[in-house]
Amino acid sequence: MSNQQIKFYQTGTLTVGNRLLDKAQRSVQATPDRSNSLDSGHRACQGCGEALGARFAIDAAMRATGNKLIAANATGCLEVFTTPYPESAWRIPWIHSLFGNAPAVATGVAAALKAKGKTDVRVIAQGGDGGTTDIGFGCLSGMFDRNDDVLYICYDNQAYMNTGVQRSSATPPGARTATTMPVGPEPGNDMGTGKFLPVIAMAHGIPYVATASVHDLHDLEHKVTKAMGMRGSRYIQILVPCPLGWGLATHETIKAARLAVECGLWPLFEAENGQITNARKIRRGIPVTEYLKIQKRFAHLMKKGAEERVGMIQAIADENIRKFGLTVHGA
Ligand SMILES: Cc1ncc(C[n+]2csc(CCOP(=O)(O)OP(=O)(O)O)c2C)c(N)n1
Ligand code: SF4
Repeated sequence: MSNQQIKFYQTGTLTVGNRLLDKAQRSVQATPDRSNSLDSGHRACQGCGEALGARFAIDAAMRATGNKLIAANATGCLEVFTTPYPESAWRIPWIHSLFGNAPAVATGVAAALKAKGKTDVRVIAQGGDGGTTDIGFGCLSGMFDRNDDVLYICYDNQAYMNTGVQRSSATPPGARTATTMPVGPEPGNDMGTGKFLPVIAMAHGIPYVATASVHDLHDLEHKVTKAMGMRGSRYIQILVPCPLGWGLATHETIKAARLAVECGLWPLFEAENGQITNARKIRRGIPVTEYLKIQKRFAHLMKKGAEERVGMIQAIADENIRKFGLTVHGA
């Protein structure tokens, strides 16, 4: 093939739309077996965990429903990088809600399908952690309370990435964001311990809650498939590292997600009707510093004098390991 002139769309990234390339050069492999619901041509940054997580989650949901799926999408990176007007990378019926009302929009779609007797068509709502744990939280809690027949997927990259990496309530303590700078006696995010919405979802007693991570896509697919086999409100929160916001090398997305699980900061578990039914044991335990040190958002914690702050983060990991029973027996 002759050389093509490539146009770069996003300042500061090497992103290029796959659709500009000859088919033979495209990085996303299309197979007849997958729906490719989130298709080539979107504009996520290189190494984006959210794009990877969404692609596998929605493809799994499509398989589980015989391709009868509608998705509502909160404003955020996933919405912005997939639907630059007038284009769309989605190959499913997809509706953009406001930043804060994806659960309500999905609930409305599910109610309309029920009224029309189309109960074989299933509904998913999806959004980032800001849209989910902050502005959309009231709508989401209402959806859980009514047990509406929707699977909500939160792609958790631990900040408001789309608007320039501002802190969300899911941002972990100590992390640098554009609004929690690494200065002063308590550098980085000094607020709270990072809201962990899966346990709040569990408190609603909904049929299914799970956490997942993009380092284990089979586990992610399994949990989405299981959720789509159930009715009522279901919630899955996926850890999706963001190279841009985390200050991570673009080839270390999967590694970061794996280290988060191995150090105990991201427990992988499932819960049904408010009770934990399954928690993934940690096979190779590591200190939190192994996870923190590969991310520039924690660089200030790797300096002398920050030991107390690091100890605080280690205590959160240790507490997760105790609370969710993540220790391998005999380890
Ligand atoms: C009511 C309202 N407030 C603010 C915005 C601006 N806004 C759009 S996306 C976004 C951040 C999205 O963050 P998050 O939900 O964490 O998703 P991410 O981009 O990180 O995937 C903000 C603040 C908006 N669209 N609507
Ligand atoms: S800013 Fe982060 S979440 Fe958004 S497209 Fe880039 S890597 Fe993905």
